[in-house]
Amino acid sequence: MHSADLFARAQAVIPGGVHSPVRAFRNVGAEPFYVQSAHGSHLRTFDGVDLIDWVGSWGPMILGHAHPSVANSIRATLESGTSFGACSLPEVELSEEICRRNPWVEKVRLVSSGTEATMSALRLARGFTGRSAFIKFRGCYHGHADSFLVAAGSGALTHGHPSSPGVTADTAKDTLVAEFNDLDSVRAAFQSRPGDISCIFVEPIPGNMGLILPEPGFLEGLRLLCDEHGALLVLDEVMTGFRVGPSGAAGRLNIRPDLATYGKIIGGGLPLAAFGGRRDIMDRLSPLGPVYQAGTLSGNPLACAAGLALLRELTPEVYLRLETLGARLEQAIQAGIQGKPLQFQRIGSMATLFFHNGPVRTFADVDACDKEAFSRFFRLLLEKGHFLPPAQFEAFFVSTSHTEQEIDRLATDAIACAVAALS
Ligand code: HOZ
Repeated sequence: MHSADLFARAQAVIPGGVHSPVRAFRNVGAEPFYVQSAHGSHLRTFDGVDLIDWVGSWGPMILGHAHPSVANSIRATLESGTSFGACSLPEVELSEEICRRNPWVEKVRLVSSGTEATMSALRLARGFTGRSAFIKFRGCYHGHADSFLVAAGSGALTHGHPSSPGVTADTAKDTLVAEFNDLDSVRAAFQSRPGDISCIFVEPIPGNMGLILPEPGFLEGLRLLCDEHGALLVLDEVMTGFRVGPSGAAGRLNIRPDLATYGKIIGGGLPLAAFGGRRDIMDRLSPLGPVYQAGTLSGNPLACAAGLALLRELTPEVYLRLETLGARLEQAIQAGIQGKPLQFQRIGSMATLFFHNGPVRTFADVDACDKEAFSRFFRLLLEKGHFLPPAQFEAFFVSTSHTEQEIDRLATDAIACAVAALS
C-alpha cells in the first residue's frame, strides 16, 4: 500500500481526500504522503520514506513524536476508560497546571479543539460586555468558526478563501478587520462602532500568515485601547501557548490578557484545547452564569492525561534547549540568505522562511511573497527528506527531539533549495 493508493481511496469518500485542507498539498503542487509512524523528530511514510518533521502536528510535538512520558500516561489512563461524560481527576489536574503557569488564567474551561476555544471565548466576551462587534487582524487565524472566517489566515489564506462562502453578511458585519502592527487601523475600527466593540482578538505572535513579530508598543497599545474603550483583550495562544515560553507569548512579552485561548501543546497530541482568564469573566459561563458552552468530550481523560504529562516535561531547561536550537538554525540560515530576496523570522522554536525581500511585518508584506517560489522550495526540500508546512502562510517548529546535526542539515538544505527555487 502506497500513499498514492491511499489518496485515491480517500478522494472517493473524503472531500479533496483530506480532513483539513492544507494536508492536500494542492497549493504546493504535490500529492500528500501518508504517515505510517512517527517517533522523535522523524516521520515514516507508507512509501518507506523517512522524513525529518518540522511540522510537529502543527505545534503539539514540542518534545517530538511518541514521547515516552506522554505515551505512558495515555496508556495508564486508558486502563480506566476513555470517556465518561462526567467529572474525572485528569481534567482538574490539567486545569490547575494551566492556571499555575499562566497567572492571568484564574479559571479555565477545557474543550476539544482550538476552533471551539476561540468560538467560546468570543461568545463569552460578547456575553460579558453585552456588545456585538469585535476586532480581528487581517491574516490572523482563529479556527474556522463563522465570525473568524473574515480575512482569515492559515489554510483559508493559503487556499485563496480568506472569507468563506457560508458566512452570512449578518455575521460578518460584526467582525471588524484591522491591520497587524498598525494601531491607527485599530483606533479606526473602535471609532466605526462606538461602544459596541466587545473585544480585540489577536494572535500575539501571528503564526498563521507565517511568523510575524509584534513591533514594540503594538500589543501594549492594544491593551491600552481595550482599557480605554471597555473592551476585552483576548490573546489567541493556540500556537504560541507553552511554545514560546512556559507562559506563552503573554508571559514572554509581558502582556496581560483578559481572556486567552490555548490548544495544540496542552493536549499532548490529542484533541484538547482551552480558554480561560479573569475569574469575573469566566464565572459568566454556564452553570454559574448565562453564557452557554458545553461539550461531550470536554476534559476527556485521555487527552488531559496526555497534555498534563507533556506540560510536566516542559522545564526551564527544555525552553533553553529550544531557544538554543532555534538560534543555531537562525544563525546558519541568516548567513546563507544574505543579499537574497529571502527573509527568515523566528521566535524561540517557531520560524518561517519568507520568499520576500526585506522584513515581513504586515499582511501587505505577507501578500507580496513569491508563493510560486515557495512551492518549488517545499518540493525540493521534501525530496531532501524535510517535511515543512506545505504553505508559505504557516510557521514551522523545532522540537527538543531535533539534534544539532538535523538543525544544521535543515539550514544547509533550506538555503540550497531556496536559492534553487528562486532561479
Ligand atoms: N491550524 C493549523 C496551523 N495553522 C493548521 C492545521 C490545519 O489547517 O490542518
